[in-house]
Amino acid sequence: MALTVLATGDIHIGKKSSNIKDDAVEGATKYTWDRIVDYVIKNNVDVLALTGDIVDQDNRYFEAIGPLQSGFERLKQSNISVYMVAGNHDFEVLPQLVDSEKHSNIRLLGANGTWEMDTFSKNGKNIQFIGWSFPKKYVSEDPLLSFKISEIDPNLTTIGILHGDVGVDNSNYAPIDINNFMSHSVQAWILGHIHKPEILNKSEPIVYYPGSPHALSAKEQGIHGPILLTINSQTDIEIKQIPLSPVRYETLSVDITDKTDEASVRETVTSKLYEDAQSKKIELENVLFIIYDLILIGEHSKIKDLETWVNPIIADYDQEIEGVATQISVRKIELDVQPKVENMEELAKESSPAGVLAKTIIALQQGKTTEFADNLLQEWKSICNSINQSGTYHALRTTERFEIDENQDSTQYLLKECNRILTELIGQQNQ
Ligand SMILES: [Mn+2]
Repeated sequence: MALTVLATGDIHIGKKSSNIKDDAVEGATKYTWDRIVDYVIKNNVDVLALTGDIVDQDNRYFEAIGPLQSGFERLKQSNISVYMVAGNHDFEVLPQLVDSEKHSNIRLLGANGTWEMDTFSKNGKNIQFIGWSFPKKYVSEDPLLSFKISEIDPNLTTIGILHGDVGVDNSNYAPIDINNFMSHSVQAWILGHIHKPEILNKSEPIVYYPGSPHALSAKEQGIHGPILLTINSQTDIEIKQIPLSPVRYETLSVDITDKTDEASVRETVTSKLYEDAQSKKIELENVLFIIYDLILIGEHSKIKDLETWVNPIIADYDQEIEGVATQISVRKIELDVQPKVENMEELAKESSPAGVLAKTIIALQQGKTTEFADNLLQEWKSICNSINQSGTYHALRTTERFEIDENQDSTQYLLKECNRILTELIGQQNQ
């Protein structure tokens, strides 16, 4: 039988998902830690590999010790081994929480920024686990440059576990050059730090960010969960994502063209939300909360009314999908609606405010610009400059600057605002 490894990182025990009810215990990441332990035991997985940032911070020691220790204890009872490395969030607290005398099945690899290997053996099969742990909060050198393990047996499967920032040269969180993975006899590198699941290299070696197993905010959209590695042989490793996150974030665009009254807008929005969630039903078995960012698109003549009609959805809407225990809710609504104008070209010829806006909308859509838009951009830039030079923000200046991206974001933003204001203007004229 092939050996199996469940791998995950960035659980951040001590944190909770945003935008769900305060009293929902399933929103806390320790809930997902328990789910991970349950999954491993129930499915007879051989090894649990943890890639760092398991605990959110040093100050979460008391919150993390209970769930972690009881999870380790249950894994020990089921004869399951755990290999882990520490990340930038738990470099200090994780070693304290791993009591290797109490739990002989738990192994923290590479304490204090060294490389370390341990061989896992079962039923005559072996996996060499290698790892490096954060020694301090900030690390600005690539840990792979100090890679040194002389005793690796090239005939055995080797799995590397590591926390760091691949492809970000100037990162303070262990910048890693992807090419440095290639030069060692390691078949799979399983990484932590980035919360979005991502395959960086499919094979020889596999390089994989499993992502956070519990989606924490709307920045972490789509399916989240650990990955299961089935090691058939050194050159045949299968990987499958296990969707264990109880929370899922999504974005949905709904076209409200021709929905002119409150009732039809409400009906369209709720039925589209339900339809979208329903279409993902097969993936929602373990999801208790699906939380949407809603974008209204299309043409409409009453943008102000539209806002009033849909805004209560954020506080009040809470619908269960039939057949699964998933609740649908909305976190945020964005209006990306175009004004309903009979003839934009005609309107653009007018020198009225509506005419100037129409002219600018047409130009921006064609990748061009107008004097009006140029002036706005100019003003925007000079405000950004004075913010960057202001003493108030001095402390931030070393890490971040307020920049505007002249090509993409700013144009899209201007276009959206022109549409919004024009719709409002026309709405007023029609009243
Ligand atoms: Mn991290």
